[in-house]
Amino acid sequence: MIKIIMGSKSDYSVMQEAENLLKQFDLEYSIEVVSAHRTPDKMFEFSKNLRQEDIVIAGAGGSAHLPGMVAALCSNVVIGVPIKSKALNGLDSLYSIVQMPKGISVACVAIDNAHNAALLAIQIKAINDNNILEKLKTYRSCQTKQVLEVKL
Ligand code: RP5
Repeated sequence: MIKIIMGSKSDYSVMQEAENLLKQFDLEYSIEVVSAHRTPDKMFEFSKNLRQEDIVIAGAGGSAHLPGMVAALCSNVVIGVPIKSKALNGLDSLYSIVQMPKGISVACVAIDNAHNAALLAIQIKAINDNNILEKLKTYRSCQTKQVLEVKL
């Protein structure tokens, strides 16, 4: 299953884009708020209860330690979404997630790009699932067609 988590309800408007794409692909997912600093015990429980095939998409802003902490607590694929913060426009979130030190791996997409986080999770799922792969091909050919149809 693809498991979407985020540090705060305020991240939902961004993380909803991941949810929307998973719905479009008809994939099973869960979505909830798990905060590394406000609900550390919940983060621990969440990480320990993952199944190995689960893929985590974790959105966080500011010091944004949620994706890295979850990655440290499990051996699943974790994709971080840096949320655009008020103070530093998301650069803090981006650097925090992308600058994970050697030894624990966290994928990181662009600031607020939850859509691409879902796309990456879908591509990982497609490695072993031809049905998902076909949907991915359709998704790509649709966006190619849309661009080619643009008349300026
Ligand atoms: C982080 O702090 C969250 O991921 C959110 O992006 C940021 C601000 O949270 P709120 O103050 O809006 O709850 O933990």
